[in-house]
Amino acid sequence: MTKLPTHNKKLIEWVEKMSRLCRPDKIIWIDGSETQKRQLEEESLATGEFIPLNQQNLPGCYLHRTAVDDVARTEHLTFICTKNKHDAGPTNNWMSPLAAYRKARGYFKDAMRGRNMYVIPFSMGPVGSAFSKIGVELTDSRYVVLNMMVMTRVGEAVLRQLEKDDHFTKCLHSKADLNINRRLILHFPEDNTIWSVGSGYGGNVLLGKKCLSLRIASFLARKERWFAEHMLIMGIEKPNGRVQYIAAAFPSACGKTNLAMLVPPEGLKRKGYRIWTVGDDIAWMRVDTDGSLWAINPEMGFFGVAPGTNSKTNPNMVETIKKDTIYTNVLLKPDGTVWWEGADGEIPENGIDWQGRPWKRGMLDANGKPVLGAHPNSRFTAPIVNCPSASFRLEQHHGVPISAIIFGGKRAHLTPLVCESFNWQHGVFVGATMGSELTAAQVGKIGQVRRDPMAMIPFCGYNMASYFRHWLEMGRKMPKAPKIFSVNWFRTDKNGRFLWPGFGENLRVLEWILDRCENKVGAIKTPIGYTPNIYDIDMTGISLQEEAMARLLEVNRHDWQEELKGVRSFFLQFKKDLPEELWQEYEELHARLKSNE
Ligand code: OXD
Ligand code: MN
Repeated sequence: MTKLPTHNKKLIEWVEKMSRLCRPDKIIWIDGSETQKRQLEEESLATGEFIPLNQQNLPGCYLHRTAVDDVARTEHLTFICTKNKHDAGPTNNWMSPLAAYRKARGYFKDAMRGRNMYVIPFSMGPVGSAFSKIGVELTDSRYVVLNMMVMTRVGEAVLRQLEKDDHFTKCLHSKADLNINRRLILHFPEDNTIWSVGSGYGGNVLLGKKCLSLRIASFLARKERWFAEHMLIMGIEKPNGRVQYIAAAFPSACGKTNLAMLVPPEGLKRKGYRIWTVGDDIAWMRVDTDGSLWAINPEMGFFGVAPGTNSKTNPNMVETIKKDTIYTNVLLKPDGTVWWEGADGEIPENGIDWQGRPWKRGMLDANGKPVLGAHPNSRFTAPIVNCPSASFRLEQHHGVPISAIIFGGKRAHLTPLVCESFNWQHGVFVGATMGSELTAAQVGKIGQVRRDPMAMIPFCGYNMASYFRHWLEMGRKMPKAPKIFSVNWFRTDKNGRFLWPGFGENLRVLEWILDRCENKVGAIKTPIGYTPNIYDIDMTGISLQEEAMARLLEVNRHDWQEELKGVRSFFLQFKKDLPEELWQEYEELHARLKSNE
């Protein structure tokens, strides 16, 4: 046997045990070096896992295609495996650890024969920071290794840290036969373990991301009294050089990545704002000795949705993905570059689509529907440091101080453009009742609301009632708690057109939020919270009718009363576990809506 790169007995024994189960031909330890990365890229090109791209135009970039039925997170195959079903709560799929291990063991058995098993030691967060957590992922996929090298801190430094500290999340992944009928994404929070089998799609297999940094981390965070949240983190710098940071939760597909790296709109440029992107998906937050909340982004890269990304929606991302990027399931153009629906420039005349088939502009399928060049959930994996707005605080062990927490959703009518909660407890109620309306792009009745508290429905690793309690308790022990706001960029007029221009213009709303945090502007007290006086949102450079602005800020008591019916039935599923404080907030809102307050 070659010399092992670690003395950590627990790690060595676990790797041996898993290799006896999966039977790889070889075990390869990932050291995070450039040489090893190059070699893996070469091998991936040779096996076809990577498709070469034009290195002149896209240096260090490659294309990967997944199986046709393996293109998104499979929530129905994702389980929280706690001893007691109650601990997983009513919003998670549950399996007993015994049954889950037994079933998955059958799929893992001999699954790596003829393949290598890669051992990836990785750190979520700066190596050695009190915020950070270490994981080790075993995988038979080079694609996973190369993505993890972008998304996390990988290699030697992590192993050295593991010589000092024995705690790590055991992450086992095998593509096995990529069979959706033999696919499972299993979380064992009580064993600090993740098993994922039968998939090659990022969200199911880059185990540092949703699986560790949200599902397992949320479980650990409650025990250790911190937060693991589905939130972007961004800094907003004023001309005096002061940077204030916000953390914001939005359900998937609400423009979180675009917001995290927005470019100040023309009209606000005179104020000299500058945006600093800390993260676009996950925030780990702790109360520091100063009594306020500090946050890190545990990740090192973006795993973003390609369609719709262009120089208008997200100019910084367009720059970010010009080099060192792994593209997944996008269209390949004849010149060796890539394209997706909603990309910059002309629609190409032809290319190879995400399924590897010849594609032509305007092509229709048998039902007369356009054939997409890129899958709607096609992705890019790119290093944060490539981003022109990347924060200078990415490696800071204490993270950044959070001034405001924002909860967003997609509501055509109900929720105003922005609203400040009365206090922390009320803010937790606002987060817990967040929802988005289904659009024509989803299965279900248009306009029907899907509740997604704190955007964590698919990612909370334990009973959500306890999660709400944790939020309430954390507020009580935080002397300088951030203010909590809700935003809604998606309100429409009677013809269904968006009232708010969105994208970079969202900075106008963030400006009001930060002014409120510093008690610089007044507000109107409504039954649901404080909303802006119409002239306190700086509209320099855009023409929005006063009527539209009034509509954007409107609070309709009747609609809110209707909304409460949905909130009630959502809350009822948690039975007696739901914290009393949330029922109290419910009752108080009900009373405020009825009174003329
Ligand atoms: C993501 C998601 O991929 O939230 O970030 O679905
Ligand atoms: Mn996400």
